[in-house]
Amino acid sequence: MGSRNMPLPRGNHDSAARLEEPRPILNELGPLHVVGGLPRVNGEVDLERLIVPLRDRQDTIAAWVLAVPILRPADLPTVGQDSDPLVEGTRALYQRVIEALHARRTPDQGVIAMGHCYMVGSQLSESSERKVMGGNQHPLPHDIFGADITYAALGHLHVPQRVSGRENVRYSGAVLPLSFDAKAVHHSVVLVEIAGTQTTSIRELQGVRAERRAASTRCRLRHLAGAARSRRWPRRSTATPGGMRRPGQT
Ligand SMILES: [Mn+2]
Repeated sequence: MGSRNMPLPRGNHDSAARLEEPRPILNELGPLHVVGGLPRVNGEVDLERLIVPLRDRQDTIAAWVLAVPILRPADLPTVGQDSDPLVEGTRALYQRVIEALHARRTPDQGVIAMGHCYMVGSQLSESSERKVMGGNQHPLPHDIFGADITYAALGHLHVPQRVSGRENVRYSGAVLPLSFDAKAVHHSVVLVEIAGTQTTSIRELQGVRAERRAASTRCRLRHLAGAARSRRWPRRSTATPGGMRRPGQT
């Protein structure tokens, strides 16, 4: 699409204040549209700041993005007592943003939802992901992103995956190995092309080369302690394909 805008909503590893502080400068200098904490005006959610137009090379608005940051329980609207307040509160908030977006868009413009969240049935990387939304006890169902969503670009989980088998609801995954169990993961990015309200192509681009790599170190503990004291580090050996050696393995 060649858009000049790049929405950047906050994940749970980011500081909302640190993202918000340079926001005016970033918005002025470049294409970044930063959303730190859930924006509010006079106590109400500032829906306008969560809606970002994507312009094509002709400078026409081709699609809109719901740039929703990681949501905390305090961000969510109150829902009926019979329903899960975190799941249905999240659904209600997305619904409000989508309704505000529909009031602005024309029927031929696509809708791309962003979210930093934990979805039902998704694959975790236990050692590198922090638990969100009540300790992962309130996974979100895929139908939070309904038929009026062209594509949902999700963050938080490090393994690239579709959600509930839907091609157009995905985690692109982390491009860096963030723990040793991520060494076996194929890091990738997802290239999505859309025309109007439909996706025309969704491709996982494999072979993303990260500069930072996981490496294993084999040595006796007393040597490691001695090296730390002398500031000399033991020789590092990169892990063999197929995983790390466990202690005692050769
Ligand atoms: Mn996260």
